Amino acid sequence: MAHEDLPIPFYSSLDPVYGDGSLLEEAQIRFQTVKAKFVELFGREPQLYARSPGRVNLIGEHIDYEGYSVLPMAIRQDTIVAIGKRDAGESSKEVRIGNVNPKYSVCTYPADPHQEVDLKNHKWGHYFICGYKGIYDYAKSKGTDFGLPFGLDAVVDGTVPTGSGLSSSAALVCSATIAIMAVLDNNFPKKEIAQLTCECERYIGTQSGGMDQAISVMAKTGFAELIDFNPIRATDVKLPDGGTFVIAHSLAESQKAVTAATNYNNRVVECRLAAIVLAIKLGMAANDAISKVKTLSDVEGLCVSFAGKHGSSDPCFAVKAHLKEEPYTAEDIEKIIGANLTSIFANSLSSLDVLKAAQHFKIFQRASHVYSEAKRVYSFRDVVLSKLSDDDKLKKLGELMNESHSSCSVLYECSCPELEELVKICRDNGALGARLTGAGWGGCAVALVKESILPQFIQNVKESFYKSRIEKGVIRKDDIGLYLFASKPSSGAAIFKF
Ligand code: NG1
Repeated sequence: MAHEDLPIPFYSSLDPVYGDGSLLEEAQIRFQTVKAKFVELFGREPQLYARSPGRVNLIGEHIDYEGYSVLPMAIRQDTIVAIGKRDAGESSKEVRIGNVNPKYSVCTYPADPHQEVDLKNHKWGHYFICGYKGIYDYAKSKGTDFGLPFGLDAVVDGTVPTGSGLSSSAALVCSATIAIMAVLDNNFPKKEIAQLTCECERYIGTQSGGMDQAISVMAKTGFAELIDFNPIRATDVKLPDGGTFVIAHSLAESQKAVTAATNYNNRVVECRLAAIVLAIKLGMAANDAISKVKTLSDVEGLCVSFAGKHGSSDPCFAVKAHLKEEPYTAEDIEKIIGANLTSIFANSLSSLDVLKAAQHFKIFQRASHVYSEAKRVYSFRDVVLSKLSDDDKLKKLGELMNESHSSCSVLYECSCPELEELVKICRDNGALGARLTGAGWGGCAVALVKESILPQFIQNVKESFYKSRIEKGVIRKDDIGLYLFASKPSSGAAIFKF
């Protein structure tokens, strides 16, 4: 059976996921703490636990929501959810969610899968409710209800740094969804969980693409994964020996949900507009373009056949020929497509928020990024599969990562000064390549570093980037390991019942 068709693994001990070394010891302490918190808050023991990891994206940024394949790997940092169903009666009408971290106070919600997620009043517990609603939506799509609605108690412990581009949000949504699924005595195929968690995380207000949930659910120890969408599929990618990926936090927090209207969702809207304009310029009737074209991958075929007539196979050729580099105003675009922008996005409140906030639309730049980045993902995979020596492979992978960063920074404008400084420091200290990872606008960079220079590299980055920030009190010296660490491809989601 294909990996993505398998259910989430169910274990009665921690070692299949956490191994037998210091990670296992750390995990044992975390699970005991989660259980103790559950008992303290709710006066009984949890029924079971689910865990789901964060991820680092190696290449393929801001293209998952355009339908293009991406290449992430899971990291060891994860979110654990302890869960128990509440007894029948009055108390079964609530969902209570506690956290081991005192920074996150207990959130209580009605046990109502139809409730709206209150986007104006952002709370950490909302991510759990996304999972609650997601399981209900899934049940409905299968013509059942799994006995929902019912009350739940849960306690969460997360080690994926938040706002870091390492997908703490998907780790929480996936672990919550899987915990709810398991406490209902269900277990679905991984690809269906990946799809349902991608959809239900959108209740938080970002028009998320699906990469984070897919890798969190489907990751395998020792492999990065090439993730394809429509349908979701994961193909193992064994990275060359002799290189390590180092993750370094820029210490600028990326507040994806809060800044969605000007950053993340803005880019989703710009890509849709770019796709519609390209479709029309390439001969599609405006009405068809508006109703049928959702993503840049939908018009790639038209772009490629246009390029083919001019001796190229690159969709960017059509972008250069048909879009202007200067930003478009809403009126410019409305003139081309013959419709109001608000009518195109009438069904999406979060897109209407984007339109309200936007001054202009840089559709040339966004389309150029998406098509070129999509190509780099396959180049990355091809280099890995090639007959080159490991050293040459690593060098080429580093170059592709550098190109990806420059495209994110210049064309997609999702970097920030702290990330630029950090990426430069990584390269100046011998990284073969370095780039922002995840949504950007803060969060982490990922650098490809030869194992032979790893200790010196870490030391130098500490000195050049973190030392002054420690002195200014931005972070504590003892916490540096949370912000700068080497990472190996780790395993995906799991359920535990002891
Ligand atoms: P982060 O912010 O790193 O979790 C987000 C999206 C991804 C993808 C990347 C950019 C969510 C949950 N995740 O990742 O789907 O689009 O940005 O490549 O919104």
